[in-house]
Amino acid sequence: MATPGNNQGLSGNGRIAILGAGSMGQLWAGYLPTGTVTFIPRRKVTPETGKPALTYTFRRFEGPEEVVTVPYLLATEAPPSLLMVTTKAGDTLGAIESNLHDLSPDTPIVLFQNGLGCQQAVAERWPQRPILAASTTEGANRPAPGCTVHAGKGETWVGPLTKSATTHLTQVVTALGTSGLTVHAEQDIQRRLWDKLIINAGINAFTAILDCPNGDILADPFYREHIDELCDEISKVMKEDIGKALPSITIRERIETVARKTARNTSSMRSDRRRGRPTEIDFINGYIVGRGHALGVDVPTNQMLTNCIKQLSP
Ligand code: KPL
Repeated sequence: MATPGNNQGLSGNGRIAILGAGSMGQLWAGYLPTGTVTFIPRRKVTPETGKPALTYTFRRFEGPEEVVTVPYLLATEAPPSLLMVTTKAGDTLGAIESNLHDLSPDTPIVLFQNGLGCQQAVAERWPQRPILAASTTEGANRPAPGCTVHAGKGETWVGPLTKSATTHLTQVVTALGTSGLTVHAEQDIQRRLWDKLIINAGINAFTAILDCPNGDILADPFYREHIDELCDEISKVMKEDIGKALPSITIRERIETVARKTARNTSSMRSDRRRGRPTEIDFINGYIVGRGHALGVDVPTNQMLTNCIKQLSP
């Protein structure tokens, strides 16, 4: 972790709690200043139950390995001033529900999920709370149990989803910025989430179906057969959904630029499939299918990819 500090901009004790100790949660915990960050445990932790901290090896971007110890939030401690939610998209609503009881109604909650759909579900469920979404291009993975690597340096945009979140935006961006990672305020976060959705919709399912690293999809006949129609569908749904469209050729270029940049990476969906875990397909191509149906846009290629993943995964 970085040097001890305090998130002065946040109200209350200035502490940040992270719900979801996967790669993304461990990445942020590894960079946030010591003493300002805790993980929310799956089960209540008291001083008597033991295991009060999560310890893992963390490799900063192109940096050395270090051992990081992040305390769990004890049931007896004061609630945090900011909640970061880094759970899988499908677990998010339930995870927040189970941890909301102690949280003050004006504590900002920042959602870091892949894809779209679960952010809207959370904002609709708790419209009075300050709910924000983050879209990040930071890359993290866990090559071995107990080891987290910051594999790709990116940027993070944070923006409000509910009305009351607007007044919290600056303090949240400042607090996340104490990590040393690049964080921007973004009023049009829906557009940023769509920009990321495009990339995930064009890479993740193909890599999971073909069981290959990101870069290998580009020369594969299955990808080459379907990518233009996929981009065409994405362009049309995006236009109807947020009133802003990208031409399908631009969508394809963006997908392929990221696939080349992350050529040796295993996508999150391929990794989920390999580990026998539920994938985020419902929030990626499945989200585009749902919006397409609601908005009257034909989406057979997104539907085909969604069906393939559902047949392959639990
Ligand atoms: O975000 C990703 C993911 O794996 O979910 C990409 C951009 C495809 C990088 O692997």
